[in-house]
Amino acid sequence: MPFEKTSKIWMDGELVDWDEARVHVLTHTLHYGSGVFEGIRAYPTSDGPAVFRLADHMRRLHDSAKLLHIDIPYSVEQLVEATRETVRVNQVESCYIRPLVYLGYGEMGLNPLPCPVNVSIAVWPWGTYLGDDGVKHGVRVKVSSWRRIDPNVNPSAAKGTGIYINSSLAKIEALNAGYDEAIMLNSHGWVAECTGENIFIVKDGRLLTPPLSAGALDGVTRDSVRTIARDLGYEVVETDLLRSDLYLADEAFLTGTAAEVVPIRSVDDREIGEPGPIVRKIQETYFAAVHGEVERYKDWLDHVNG
Ligand code: PPE
Repeated sequence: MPFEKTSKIWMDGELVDWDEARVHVLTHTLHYGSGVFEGIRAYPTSDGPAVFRLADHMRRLHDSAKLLHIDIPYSVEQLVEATRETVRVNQVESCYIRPLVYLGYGEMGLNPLPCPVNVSIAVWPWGTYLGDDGVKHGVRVKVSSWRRIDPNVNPSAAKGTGIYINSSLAKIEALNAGYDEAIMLNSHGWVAECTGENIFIVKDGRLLTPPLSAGALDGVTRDSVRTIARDLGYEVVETDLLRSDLYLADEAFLTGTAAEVVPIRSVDDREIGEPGPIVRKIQETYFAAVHGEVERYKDWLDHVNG
């Protein structure tokens, strides 16, 4: 997806001009995919821009790094402050935020342990990830022929840069076949997640979502949606799902920071149809929460000005 430039990118404690935020071609992560990253959003609220669940994302960044033996030289609190500063200086009302921890210049070869650890935080305005029409009317998804990476091949709990080749292959396959997004099954054949989103279905009034042990990322949006759904009085169950459970769902949707909450209108050409009442209600509440319009979820917001 294209993006718009902003003015400054935070790199290892300095605010660098966007066009100067460069790395050397022998940067370790470019060769071996040895980095970790996050995707976060800031939204406009009545008290100015606020970042949604910022500390939770930075904790997950630290967890991802631990899984890959990377020591981030900044604490969660320092990364939270750096992010607030970066959003503030770029004077954006809403944006996508991309913290990246990468192994830098100075070492080559498969042992990453001696490499320097670099950190950058970039922000840019980003519209709907799966299209405005998708948010309103739902997206068409396809079960991929690519299996979700097995947690004993690569830790699927880590948001590791190189691990995303798996998602990209599935995404390309789905787009080439004329679908909007792919669903990946794990090596046992259970539903894991989408290429950059978690998945939920609604069956007989209950919400069902695959457990983390199925290979789903511990999505921050997934967690927010579970809380919202329970607060609205719906039962939420983590359970293994077959592809046929998707075909027979009453409603279905995917969740992610970039994508937000997006209804699914068909899976492998089995119609689910226009978004149903439960998806609509959850979507509406989620959008109100991120904009600071729901009192009980105000703790999820980190205001950048004061
Ligand atoms: N699964 C995967 C594989 C994934 O990448 C994401 C986020 C999620 C689930 C949902 O997690 P959360 O954002 O915490 O609710 N994907 C990020 C990257 C998207 C990209 O194109 O890059 C995101 O949504 O920011």
